[in-house]
Amino acid sequence: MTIHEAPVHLVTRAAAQAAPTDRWQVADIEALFELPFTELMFRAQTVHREHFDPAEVQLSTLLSIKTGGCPEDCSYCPQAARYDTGVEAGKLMDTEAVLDAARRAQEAGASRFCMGAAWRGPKDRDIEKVAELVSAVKSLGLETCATLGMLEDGHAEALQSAGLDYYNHNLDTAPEFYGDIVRTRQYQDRLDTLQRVRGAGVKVCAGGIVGMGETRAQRAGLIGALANLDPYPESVPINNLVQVEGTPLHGTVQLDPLEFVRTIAVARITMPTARVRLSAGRQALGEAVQALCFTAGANSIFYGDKLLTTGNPDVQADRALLDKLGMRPA
Ligand code: SAM
Ligand code: DTB
Ligand code: SF4
Repeated sequence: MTIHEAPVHLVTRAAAQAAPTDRWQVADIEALFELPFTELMFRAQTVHREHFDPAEVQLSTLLSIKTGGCPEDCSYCPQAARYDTGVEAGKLMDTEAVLDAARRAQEAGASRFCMGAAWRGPKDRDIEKVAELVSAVKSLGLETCATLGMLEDGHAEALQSAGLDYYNHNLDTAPEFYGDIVRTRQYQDRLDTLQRVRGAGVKVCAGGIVGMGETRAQRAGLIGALANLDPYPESVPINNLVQVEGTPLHGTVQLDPLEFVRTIAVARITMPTARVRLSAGRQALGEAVQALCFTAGANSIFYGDKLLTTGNPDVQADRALLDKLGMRPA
């Protein structure tokens, strides 16, 4: 269905959310979500094969280099100081400890190492320290990624000079649902940080979280916001909310796993050359749903026994799954 064929109420809603010049109108993305499952999968697989070997999956390992005590109020996050989640606040890790973790990730087969910090945003002196970590990790021959919160002028450039390949900063959800989830920073702040990253020549990793109680139209709105970035992100993590006790979103009705698969397929169709990453929440999905996600065009995972503070399938289990599916690291 093109925008011209879409029902009038969808066109009107889309017009409120996306500029006419945008590549993707939200109504068109909703129409993809509404396709018969088999048709959606076929379309996603067709796009996937035009750009990637469908047997390959890229492996990124996460490390929380500065955990907990965060001043922000993201209602999904166990690291926000204001929620009682049992996560202790820590200091920025030193270079040797980070290098140890990076070496282990590399030995286990990861190609990218992503360092996360529970900051609203880094201070100038934090950037100096993280730049050291980035060059140390880069010197091992790993791709580097960092997720440190909102960046200010000069930060992205300093990280780029240190050898940063990717910066992760998620849009999290659709613009119209965002205010229900985060109040301490605005959607525009996120777009500004992504612009700074792009401007410094660092590749963009941006995605979001589903299963936060959003509607299908809002899932389409998230995918639209990502796909209409110009250019769209090189790397798109799709997280399935990990519900942590003590966070406001604990107890949210869980998303139907097939709806998660549809979200992956729609991300693949709208961002054909991106690495679409099956991200947080894999433990709750099980092997069969993960296999469907790969079939829908996911071609990257977070690999390693831990995400930032919560669990992830262990390395042995992931190796066994990839073997079983005849897939291999990219
Ligand atoms: N503090 C920085 C920031 O938020 O910009 C960087 C780290 S933050 C933990 C990175 C991303 O992890 C968030 O934007 C969110 O999309 C994701 N995330 C955090 N908690 C999550 C959860 N419980 N389930 C799924 N994804 C989560
Ligand atoms: C992303 O999109 N997901 C990762 C990474 N980028 C930084 C983080 C997931 C965090 C899940 C909750 C936790 O382990 O604290
Ligand atoms: Fe802080 Fe990031 Fe968690 Fe938000 S997602 S509370 S900014 S660590």
